[in-house]
Amino acid sequence: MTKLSLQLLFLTVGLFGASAARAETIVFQEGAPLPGSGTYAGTQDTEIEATASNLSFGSNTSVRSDLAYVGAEVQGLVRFENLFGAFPNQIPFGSTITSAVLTLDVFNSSNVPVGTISLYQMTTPWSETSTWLSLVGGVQVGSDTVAVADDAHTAELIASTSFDVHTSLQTWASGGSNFGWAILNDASDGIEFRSSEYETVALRPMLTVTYTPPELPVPIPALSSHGLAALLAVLALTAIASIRASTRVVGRLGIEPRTNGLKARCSAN
Ligand SMILES: [Ca+2]
Ligand SMILES: [Ca+2]
Repeated sequence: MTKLSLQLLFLTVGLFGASAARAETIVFQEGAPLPGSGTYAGTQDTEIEATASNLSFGSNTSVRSDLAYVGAEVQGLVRFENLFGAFPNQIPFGSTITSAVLTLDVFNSSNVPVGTISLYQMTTPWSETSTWLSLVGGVQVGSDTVAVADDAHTAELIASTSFDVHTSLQTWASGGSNFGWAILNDASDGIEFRSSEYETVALRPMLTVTYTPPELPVPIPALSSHGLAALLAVLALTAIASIRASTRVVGRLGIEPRTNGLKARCSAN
C-alpha cells in the first residue's frame, strides 16, 4: 500500500469513526465539579411576579411558582448556559441525548389544592433582571414557550423533584437556541425551590445529561448533506491531484515506479 493510500485510509477512518461512540454523562450544578477540571458556573434562575410587576428577583435564594401569590401569578424561570461546545466538560453539538433530567429541591410543597406544575421550554430571551412587565404580562404559553410542556407533575411536589427535559436538550444539541424553561403552576398552592444562589451546592438546581457524541465532528450549523458531498468531492480531487503530481515527479526523475510488486519498465532515453 502506498503512502498516499495509507493517508487516505487514516483520513477516512478519522472522519467516519472506526467504532461506535459511547454514551457519557455530565452533571451541571452551580459550584459543583465538572468532568476534567473546574466547576460549573452558568445557572440563571429567577421568578417574575404579577403583583410586583416591575421588580426582579434574580438574586433570591429560592424561586417560586404559584397561580395566586398575594392574589396573583408568580412564574419561575431556570436556564443552564454553556452546556454545548467542544470542551471536555461540554456536550458536543450534534450529540444524541439519551436522557436529561432537571432536579429541583422543593422546600415549599404543593398539595392544597393539588394542581398541575408544568415545565415549558422558553422561546423568548430573559435574564435574572427580567420582570413581569419586561416579559409583557409574564410568560405566555405558546408564544413565549413551545406549545407542549417538556414535563408536568399532577401529584404533590415535595423535596427533590425531577423533570424530564430530554426534548429540550435534544433541540439545543441540534442547534436550537437555549432560553431555558418556565415553571408554571395552575393551582393556588405555590411551590418554592432552592435557586443557584442557595448556600448548599447540593440543593441547587441540577441538570443531568446523558448523551452520545457524534462520530463525525459537526460544526455549527450542522454539516448538511450538501456540505458533506462537497467535502468528499474536495477529498477526491485532492487525491487525484496528488497522484498526478507524483506521476509527473517520477517521470522527470526517471525513477522506476512500483505497481503491486511488478516493476514497470522505463525507457533508457
Ligand atoms: Ca438566581
Ligand atoms: Ca405551598
